[in-house]
Amino acid sequence: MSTEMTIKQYLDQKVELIEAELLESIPGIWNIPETLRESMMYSLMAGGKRLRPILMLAAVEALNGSTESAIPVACAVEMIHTYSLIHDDLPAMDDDDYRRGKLTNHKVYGEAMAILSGDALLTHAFYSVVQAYRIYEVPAERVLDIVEDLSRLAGAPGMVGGQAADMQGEQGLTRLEELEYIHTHKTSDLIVFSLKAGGHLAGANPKQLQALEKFGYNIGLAFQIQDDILDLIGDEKKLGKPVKSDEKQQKVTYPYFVGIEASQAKMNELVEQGKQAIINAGFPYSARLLELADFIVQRDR
Ligand code: GRG
Repeated sequence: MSTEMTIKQYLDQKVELIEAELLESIPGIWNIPETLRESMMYSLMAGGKRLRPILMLAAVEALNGSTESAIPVACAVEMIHTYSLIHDDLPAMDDDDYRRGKLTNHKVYGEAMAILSGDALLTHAFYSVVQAYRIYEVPAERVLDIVEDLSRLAGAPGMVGGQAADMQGEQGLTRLEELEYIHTHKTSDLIVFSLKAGGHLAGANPKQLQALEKFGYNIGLAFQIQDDILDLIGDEKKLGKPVKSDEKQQKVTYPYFVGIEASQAKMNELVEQGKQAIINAGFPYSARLLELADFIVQRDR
């Protein structure tokens, strides 16, 4: 029998590691208003897939770097992801009552506290990145590269910009390019950050960093297309019939523009090209990273 871990075992092991670290990521000795701390931890520990930190750790492993010293940055990306979900669920944005099967943050703690816990998670992410230098002595220039990438890819030219374009586009997108812009920034930029941060931490060369970026954009878009497909299949199950493109409830997604089959073909092409970029850039231990790309398009949640 093979002693290699399956992808499922690999993911479970990483989720366990990341969740143990997230539990300790906001210093207990800090004097924080109890409800704010609770609200931050409620969403941080609400059971996400932890995909972004896992991708970061896999990028570090692909370069034989130290995963231990990557932990503060892996926690940071999950904090940013969590803040974005808390804010996205607010009445002023998507107005959702449930996420991951649990009440959304504002439903439990109220809107004001949900806004503040999102703000606090965003800010604390930068504190966490710096701990890679303070605790694990990751060279300061690498940490600076990470802070620069995070500010850009999570900020106005990145995830926040993607969200803004999405809100503005709600009146009706007419072109696939507009949808791709939204997906690229709203979804892929944080995935690209995760992979590049793994590269910076492990001392990737410029060619490897470029490959991680290409891989990230490709699997990020593939991830979002799969999300759109899962959403559509979910809607069809609820309705008990296929959703037609002229029906009112039809969301403007990738399958809306090109259909499910062409969406699946596009997704597979993106993943193959992304994997090829990694293979061409010569990563010594890239097997898991490549496997994660396949997992992303095969996942069912
Ligand atoms: C409010 C600034 C701001 C940004 C919000 C993340 C986001 C941007 C919106 C959430 C809605 C959405 C469908 C975004 C696309 C990215 C995406 C699929 C997020 C969900 O990520 P998963 O599947 O979530 O990794 P889990 O629950 O596993 O952590």
